[in-house]
Amino acid sequence: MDLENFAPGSGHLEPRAALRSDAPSLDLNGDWRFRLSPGANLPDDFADPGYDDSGWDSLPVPSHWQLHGHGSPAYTNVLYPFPVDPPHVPNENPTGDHRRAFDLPEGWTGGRLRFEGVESFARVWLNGHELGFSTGSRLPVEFDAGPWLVPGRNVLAVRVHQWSAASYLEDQDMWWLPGIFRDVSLTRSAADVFVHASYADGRGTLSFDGPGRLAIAELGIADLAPGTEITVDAEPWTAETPRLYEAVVTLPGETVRVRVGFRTISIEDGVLLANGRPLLLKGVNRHEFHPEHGRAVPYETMRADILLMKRHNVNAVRTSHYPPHPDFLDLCDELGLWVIDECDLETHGFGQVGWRANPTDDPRWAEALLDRMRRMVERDKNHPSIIMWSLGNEAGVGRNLAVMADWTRQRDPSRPIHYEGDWSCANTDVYSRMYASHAEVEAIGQGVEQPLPDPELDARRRAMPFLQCEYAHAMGNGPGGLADYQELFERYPRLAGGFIWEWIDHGLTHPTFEYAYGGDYGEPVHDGNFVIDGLVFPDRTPSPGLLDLKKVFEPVRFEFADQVVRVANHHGYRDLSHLGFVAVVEEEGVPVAEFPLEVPAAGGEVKLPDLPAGDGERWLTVRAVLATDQPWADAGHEVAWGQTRLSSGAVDGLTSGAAADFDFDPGTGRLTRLFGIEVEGPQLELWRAPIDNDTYGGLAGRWRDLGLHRLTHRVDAIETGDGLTVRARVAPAATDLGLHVVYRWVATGGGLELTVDVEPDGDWTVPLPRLGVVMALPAAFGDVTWFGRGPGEAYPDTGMAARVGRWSATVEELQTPYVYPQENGHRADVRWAELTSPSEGIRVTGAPVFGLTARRWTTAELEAARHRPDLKPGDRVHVNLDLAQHGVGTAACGPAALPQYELHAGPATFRLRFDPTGSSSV
Ligand code: IPT
Repeated sequence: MDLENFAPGSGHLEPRAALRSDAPSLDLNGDWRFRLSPGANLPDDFADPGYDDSGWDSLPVPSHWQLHGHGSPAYTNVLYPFPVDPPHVPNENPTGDHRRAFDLPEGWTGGRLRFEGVESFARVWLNGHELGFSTGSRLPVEFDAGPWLVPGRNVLAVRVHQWSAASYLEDQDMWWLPGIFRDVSLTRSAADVFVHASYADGRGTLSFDGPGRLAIAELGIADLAPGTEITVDAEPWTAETPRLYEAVVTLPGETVRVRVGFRTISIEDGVLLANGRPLLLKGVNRHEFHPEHGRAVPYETMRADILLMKRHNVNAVRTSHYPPHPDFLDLCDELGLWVIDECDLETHGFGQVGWRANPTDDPRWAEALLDRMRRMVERDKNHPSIIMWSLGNEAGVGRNLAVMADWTRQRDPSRPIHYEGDWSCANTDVYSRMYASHAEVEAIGQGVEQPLPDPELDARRRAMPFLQCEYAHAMGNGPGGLADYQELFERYPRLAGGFIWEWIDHGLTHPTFEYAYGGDYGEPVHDGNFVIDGLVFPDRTPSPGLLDLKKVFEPVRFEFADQVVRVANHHGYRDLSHLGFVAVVEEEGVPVAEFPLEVPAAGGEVKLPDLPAGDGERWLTVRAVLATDQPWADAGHEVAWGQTRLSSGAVDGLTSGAAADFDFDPGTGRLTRLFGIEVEGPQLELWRAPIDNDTYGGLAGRWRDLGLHRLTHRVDAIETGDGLTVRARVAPAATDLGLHVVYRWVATGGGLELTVDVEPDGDWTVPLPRLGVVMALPAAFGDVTWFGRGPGEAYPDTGMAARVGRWSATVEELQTPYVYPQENGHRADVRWAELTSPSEGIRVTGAPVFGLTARRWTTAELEAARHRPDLKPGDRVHVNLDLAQHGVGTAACGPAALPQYELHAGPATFRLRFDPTGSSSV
């Protein structure tokens, strides 16, 4: 049966470029008739034009049928959800029959039925005649419809099987989502054109292959013949300056339009260059995903992705792990992103069986793998945005890689070849890795990496530029360590940057869970929340990770010195003339002066005016904003910022007034009432609801083994006198490790000062999740204003986006809505915070700073939750006041927090002051 055939298809036409043609085309998207069957062994009678489908459902095309009530999705990362027994697939093989009738316009003859993407196996009939079958889900296929078209009503029937031999080639880390999920059309275009446009020394060189004649009016090119090269004065295309010229190619029977961008990608002395200048990729991996439509992503959503990327200083995208919808690449040309176009190939699950029978190394699969590469390259060859071809992802090593690479090099020598899965780089032009540690990246940058066993391959690889096709796994809270990677990428010319894993959380909209991940549809084999690892939440709200990335990728940098600010241009291909610069001085987060800065187009040192003096802590913030509208953001959009502290402010004085009003529990020494407000605590807290990096990196397990989530408290002494001193030992059960804690309360004016001394007892070898105190306030304390870093969360190795200022938020707004609940929302370097109810408030002041989180649930409740709707507001606001937290890292996939961001048990002291709001001196 074809389903279990190594051949990639039958009956289809040669692949060709995606082109805008004036040839007539019929859009066959829309409502189709649909029927789902549990297996593949079905009669073909439904293909008969006279078949009665009135009992069937209707289904929109493009779509995935599972997202329209027929069956349910399943998620696996590496594992195949069927036995590894190529090319066979189980009898349980959901099969969707699709039918649609359409009327042919008067006088129409001939044409091609074109499917932009069907997952995973499609057999196609037109008016009862079988046209052939197709695999290669994220690739187009065309069948010649001409012989079978009839005037008037025509009937198209498509049978789609979820599983086929080709499924072994499509083991990408994502939901398995069958269906006709991209557009269907009947087109009379048959053209194929390959435009070559390079750029060097200020000039563009153009030629093209194909029949016909080419013209670019704007460049005075009127009638270029195929195979002829012409060099003209033209502006270059770059992701920063996506200059396109409209070429018109007149062919027999049709005219096509191609947008031409002049640019040259080259490698010199191991450095990746675009138009002769170093190219630093500030990239993200993008899967096609929409929380309701899966991979049937609406055009506006594709556009929204690119706008969001551009607005967050992202300049590159790897189309992980398959060619995207063709419109996405048009948008990349137009709005400006460097693209690695990746072939629809992944065989990761063979790793589970020691890579036995891996299609990548089996000659019987050579044709199928080459077919995928050809269909990608032919479709996408005219995009200036595409700078490399990628052979696929995680497909192991083997001889078919050479088959794919050799053909590609011949067909398109202008683009380097990328593939990460074979570290020997035998078939690639760049050295690519994923999740390499900072130390290894640095070694590669210095050219002192471990040698390959084969000296020839080693010498080849040593001459290659390096990129991380995946790094900084953005799962849950994080990624940590971004700035440290960027610093390396910018230091060593061999390092061409990389691509964050990944752009979006693939959470599917769900009636009870809000967003579903693996296992939520009862899949027997699944990989849980590993599909929730993006920089944007499923609804495309930026996560703190994306805001941090924006800061780290800034193309403008500020350095401050006495009375001057140095502005450095980090664009690769443009100056600063499109930006305006503004400065603001804030005292305690309140603006006291604002002025524009005149910055030369090349950057440089700018003198600051005399700045106002003041008693409080004052900061100067400089911002670079778009001076005029750009296609991807409006004038005023902030591109970069920098901050420097001008003065630290007067030391917090004591308030006068009555002694503080508080009660404590004589048994536990804990506060029960403060300024007339019912409180609990504060008491020592070491635990945090593990973040994904804690969990998957193994640290959370070690914490739990030690019992850090179930500390016991023993009060040794309560001493009253000048104030209140509580001596305690805090420790988990079943171990002799613990911490001696002394809480000292002193009334100062109308407030209370708390000093916490911590002294570890025993040999602590495991880092601590956090070190701080936790207290509870009544639920009415729902508003927080603070002076410190914000507005968003920050941990030791994240929070680059958080700047010093005065911020306000409700307790609800302080929560970061990670799809899988975990520690979040920590505000860092807080000088003071006011927690207020409509009628009263408590002000907490650090000495000098503390970390703040406030939630309507406990840490234990946060930890127990599996989806956000599990989190139910209780009758308390739980406030953590931290001295420190452990770093975030990216250990879910990649390195843990770097040593400088670890939190180790050691003697520590921290001080906090509590005042009723309104009476503090600050
Ligand atoms: C890497 C995959 O390439 C990517 O698709 C994704 O699954 C990521 O892991 C984890 O989220 S492969 C891994 C073995 C490093």
